[in-house]
Amino acid sequence: MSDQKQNFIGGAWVSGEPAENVNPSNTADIVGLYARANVAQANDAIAAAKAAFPSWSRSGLMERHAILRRASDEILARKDELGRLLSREEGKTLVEGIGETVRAAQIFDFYAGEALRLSGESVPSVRPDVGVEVTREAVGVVGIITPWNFPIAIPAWKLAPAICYGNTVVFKPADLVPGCAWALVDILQRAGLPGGVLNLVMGQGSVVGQTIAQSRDVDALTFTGSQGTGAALALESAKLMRKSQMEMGGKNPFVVLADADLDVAVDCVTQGAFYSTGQRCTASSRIIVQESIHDRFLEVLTERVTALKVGDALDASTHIGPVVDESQLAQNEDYIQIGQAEGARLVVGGERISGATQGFYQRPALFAECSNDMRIAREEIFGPVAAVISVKDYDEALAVANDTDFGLSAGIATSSLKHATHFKRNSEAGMVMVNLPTAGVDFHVPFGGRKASSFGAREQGRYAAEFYTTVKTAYTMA
Ligand code: UN1
Repeated sequence: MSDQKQNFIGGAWVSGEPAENVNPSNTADIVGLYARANVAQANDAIAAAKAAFPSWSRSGLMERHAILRRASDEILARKDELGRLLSREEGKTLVEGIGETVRAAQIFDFYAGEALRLSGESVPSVRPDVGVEVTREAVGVVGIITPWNFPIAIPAWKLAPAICYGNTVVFKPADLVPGCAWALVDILQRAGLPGGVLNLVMGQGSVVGQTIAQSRDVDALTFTGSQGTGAALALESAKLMRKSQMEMGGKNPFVVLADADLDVAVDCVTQGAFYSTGQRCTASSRIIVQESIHDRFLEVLTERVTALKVGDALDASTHIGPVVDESQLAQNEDYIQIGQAEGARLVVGGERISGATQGFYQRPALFAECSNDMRIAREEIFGPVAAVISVKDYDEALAVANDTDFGLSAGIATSSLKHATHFKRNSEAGMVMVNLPTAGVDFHVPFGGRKASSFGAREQGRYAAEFYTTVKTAYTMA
């Protein structure tokens, strides 16, 4: 296949079995052919990363800075084109696709700066005449496995710190969205990364992902994706005594108190639950509403949800793009049935609809009269489906918000400083939002959750150093 986008191993482009990258807004539109790597190629990529590590881990800081800077500049200069590619392969709207691309550029910019801010500590020993230095060193070969829902931002927030801190990388993007990943690797290699520092192996989790996960030559493994896969990868890593970082699902609560500004609350829920087609681990899927404003809130929210325009991601008037593929759409439909069978009331939406083109379109679904023990309130659906739960007061709202296996993000709409402060302190989530949606986070501060949502060190910002470096304590007798 002459026009296939190839894998990148040891500084060379390498062909493989071509797989179609399909546009979920229009299945007749093939974004491109992308080479799927096999086991031997994945092993070659790991070996190339291992061979490149001694030299890259000692590379000059200005070299790392300049490469990350150039990557940031190019991503920003091409934001419209890359954002369009993103929306075409993943299905989020063009505004969201371009926004995510800008965020990727900002992440590279941030770590370009961090490369120049590496620091350690020099402390006196408890023994006379002995000095102690505490420094951070690169970990080694980092395996990076990314999901389909953020095709450029999540690769950026794993690749940029890995490179910044002197690691070499074997990178497997989600099989559904290799386009942005390929573009990022192309940008980074032209920005001057030496061969072997960054290796791209596209393809299936069961082939490429498994090879990376089981390799003793991969010194650290970072993954974002489903809870089941993350738990399995963490176990695999523990067997090898290898560092691992898993970002998994969420069942994020958004509390609406009677004292909330109604417009703010409805905005937060509409954006948090349904934008990006609800396909975010930070999506609000449990809407916990104080009973005294429940009916009014539901009425206004229903109007808003009904008015959302579902359609082609590239159409400027679209609010909600398609679901990513047929199997995800079928799973969402299953949950609509499960919710109804459990006795929840489907207020609006949930049905598959046809557009001008053949795509995976579903109307955003709003359930009311839910209880927190229903499956639709406990399991991550990863689609445009939200469950409204009525509660008596703030105390019950907090208890219901925390009654979940997950703990990624939690939000509250309130005008009470007392309740906002109490919620920030007592929410059992890694990220708490007051009068803001549960989804949509900054790029320069830590990202991560608790309980079944996350395992290992935080991602993003300066906290990323915890995962991408290892600490050395060196003693010197004067
Ligand atoms: C966001 O909400 O801004 O997979 C980011 C996800 C998360 C990223 C969410 N890791 O949805």
